[in-house]
Amino acid sequence: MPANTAMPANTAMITIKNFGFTVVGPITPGQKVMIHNEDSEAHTVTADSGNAFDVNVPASSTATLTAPAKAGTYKFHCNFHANMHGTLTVG
Ligand SMILES: [Cu+2]
Repeated sequence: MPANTAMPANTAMITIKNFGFTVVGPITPGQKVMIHNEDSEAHTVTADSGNAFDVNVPASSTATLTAPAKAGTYKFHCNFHANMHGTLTVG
């Protein structure tokens, strides 16, 4: 048993706070990823290219993203705020 059990294995999360994304991995293909929006504005987690994922996260709310089935590095953004960018690494 690992000494550090603060985070259960295979838990992934995206936190949105102050118009920024924080991604906590690891993220495995097809995994459900919790998205917490701590801002008082709605945001989206939208893949930059293709339609790998596009999730709307209402203000002060939580949503779920299904990670792509294919391993890789997926850059994403918020549809409402052009300066918000993040990277989802699936593998
Ligand atoms: Cu936004």
